[in-house]
Amino acid sequence: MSSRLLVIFPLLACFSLVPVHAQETGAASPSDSDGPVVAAIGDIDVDEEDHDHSDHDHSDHDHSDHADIAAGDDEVWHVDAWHEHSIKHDRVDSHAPAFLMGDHVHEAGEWMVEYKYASMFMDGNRSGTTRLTDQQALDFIGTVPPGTPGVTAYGATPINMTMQMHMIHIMRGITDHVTAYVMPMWMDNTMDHRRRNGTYFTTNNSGFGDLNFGALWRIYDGCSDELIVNLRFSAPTGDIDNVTSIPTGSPSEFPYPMRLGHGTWDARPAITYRSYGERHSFGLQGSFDLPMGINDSDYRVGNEYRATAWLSYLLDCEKRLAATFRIEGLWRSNYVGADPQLNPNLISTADPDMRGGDYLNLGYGMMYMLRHGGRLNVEFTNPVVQNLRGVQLETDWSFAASYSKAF
Ligand SMILES: [Cu+2]
Repeated sequence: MSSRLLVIFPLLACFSLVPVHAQETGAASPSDSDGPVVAAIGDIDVDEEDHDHSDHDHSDHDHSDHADIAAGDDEVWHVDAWHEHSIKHDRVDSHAPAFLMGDHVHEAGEWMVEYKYASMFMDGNRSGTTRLTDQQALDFIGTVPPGTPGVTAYGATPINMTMQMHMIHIMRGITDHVTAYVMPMWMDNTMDHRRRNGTYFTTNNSGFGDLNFGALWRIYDGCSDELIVNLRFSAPTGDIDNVTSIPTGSPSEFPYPMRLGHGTWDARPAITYRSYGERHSFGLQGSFDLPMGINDSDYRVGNEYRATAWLSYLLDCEKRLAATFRIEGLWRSNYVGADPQLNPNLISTADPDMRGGDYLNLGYGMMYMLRHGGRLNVEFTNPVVQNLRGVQLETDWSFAASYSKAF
């Protein structure tokens, strides 16, 4: 199955070149013995039908399945005893709520594949914390004083926007504490507008987004907690020069929020702390999105900083079902520079000084681990506070859902 993945994502080739540490070393410690052990369990799984060990996400070794196998096989019981009986394993909430990334690592040699869908819906404009009518948004003069030569009220305003993302997330444990990953994504942005004359138009832009990749390094692995550093980058694979003929009749570039990427390489470091109790777990994550340099359209999108805390509560004694609650602070700065193709006096979405904002978001989620080891994860978020620079569409709600499986 790894050959199939290599065909799809050549970047993964480098993952496969890294030798699996566990198979190079002797049986000096339990974790060093995992290579042959997993092989032994794999053989038994094939023979004994429904126990598919390959489904097990490393971060959640399913000991109940192991115990079933062990009932008929002393050798496997022996093997099972070597596995860590940590409170951190065997539970659905070893993954974070669906919107979060970089929250867990995998064991050396283990793969995880995840499909994630996310959407965000924005309806209506606001300036600062004040909601505006469509007419007020059209009449907004912007960041320069009224009466300045060449500055008029807008010819059109966005009235709502839907952003959708489809992502494939592939992770591979390089060692027991270092996991590499890549996240190709497809974006689909749709925006409805109203012109000053009362007519409406809709634009759509879709295509590959920026390619995110990196490595997770678990720098602390305690009995019931852990600390994971995320060294994440994004490559400028999303198009920032796509054009549409819809508003004017001749091709013109999409305004900033409709574009598919940043046009720059971004450093996106993060750090995550996880702590587990018998019935609950909690996590803290701080993350940055720091675009580097200036793109070939002469601008750089804003920096972004997120701080989030979440609580997961297990709802069943098998620890397969959990409810999550999350709170997130998000700070985003305005852009640096400006694309000369865009005229910020025509519409607010063409103004690089109307991109920043501060948000306080709440998230509500559920996660469920299926019998075969796959995991479903859903989360809704909505802002309870948003303070936007200039005039911008406000965010109403966001939704993320994913299915992941480790093998
Ligand atoms: Cu994973």
